[in-house]
Amino acid sequence: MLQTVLDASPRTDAAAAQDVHVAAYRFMLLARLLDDKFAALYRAGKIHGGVFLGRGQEALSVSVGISLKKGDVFAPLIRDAAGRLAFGETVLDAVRTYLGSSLGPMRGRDGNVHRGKPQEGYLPMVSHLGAMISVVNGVLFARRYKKISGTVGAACVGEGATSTGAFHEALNQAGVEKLPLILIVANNQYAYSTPTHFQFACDSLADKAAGYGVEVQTVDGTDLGACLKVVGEAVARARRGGGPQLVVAELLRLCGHGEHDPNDYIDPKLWESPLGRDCLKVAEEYLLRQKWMAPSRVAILRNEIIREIEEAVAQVQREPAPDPFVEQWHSIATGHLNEGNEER
Ligand SMILES: Cc1ncc(C[n+]2csc(CCOP(=O)(O)OP(=O)(O)O)c2C)c(N)n1
Repeated sequence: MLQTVLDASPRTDAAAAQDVHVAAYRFMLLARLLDDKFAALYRAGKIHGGVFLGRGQEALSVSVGISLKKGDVFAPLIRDAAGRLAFGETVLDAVRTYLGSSLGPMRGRDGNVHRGKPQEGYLPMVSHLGAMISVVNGVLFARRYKKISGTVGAACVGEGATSTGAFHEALNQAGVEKLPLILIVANNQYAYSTPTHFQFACDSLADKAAGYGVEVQTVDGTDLGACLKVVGEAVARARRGGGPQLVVAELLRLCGHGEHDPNDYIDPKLWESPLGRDCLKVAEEYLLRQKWMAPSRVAILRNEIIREIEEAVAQVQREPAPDPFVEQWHSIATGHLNEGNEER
């Protein structure tokens, strides 16, 4: 969260921008190395169910998580490890969910990307295909009715989701009600194996905003600086009462849909195009050029992160799985509302 980063270092605008960039890069690197670890555990047969990664989408994702504040709402999707971490998720909670530990936020009942802490505005995903936008709208409505002001909600989707009814209904509702929604579309060129020319017939996905009276910006999703600026400004406009904001980012998914998918359908020309740039490498080269970090510091950071991830995995592998005979099978977020249940 941006506020947390800036509160730690109240400095000039330029220095603050540097702090945010460096903090964002750290979350991106953490997300990438954590994703790599999940991929390795999946291949070793240590993870049940799928593993879904965000390689190539970290710059966009982190910009969302870091631009939000405590009290805001965030509905990340399967490619948002960086945004989740920047919003405050711990490595331990991510590992616990993937490895099914009963000490995790979902108590080992829900796996992989289906994790969150609704009480903290961090929503566990229902589906990747647009379903979460209305859920964010719902939380924003609830806040309006409770007269809570100053908070916003961000939902992330892919370009495939923009063809679903859920996307259009939710965007229309946000436009009519002027909800402080920031809707992030990561056009990573493929919805599973479906390329964009089979997905939409408009020139740009940004064209969809006009039909709903929603403000829209486009951004190069491979460029961390551009993503921080465009997403940060969209969040600020929504917070000032400017109504819903759509952000469409162009990038390429640098991995399969999940680790089970060899992604051999991706047009080889795309890898060589500007869309195929690795945003992590771009962000790192920028940091080094600006001399915001020395190469030796980047190497140390990488080793520190690897150690943190390895320690979390070693710890979680010793933790218990849920016990079906003692587990209470009520909803995790609202279990305390059940009659006779003191648990929170
Ligand atoms: C209603 C529904 N239909 C199909 C799926 C299976 N599915 C999950 S993700 C996905 C593709 C999503 O593509 P996109 O929205 O572009 O996001 P990306 O995976 O590229 O990030 C599909 C078909 C689903 N989860 N829910």
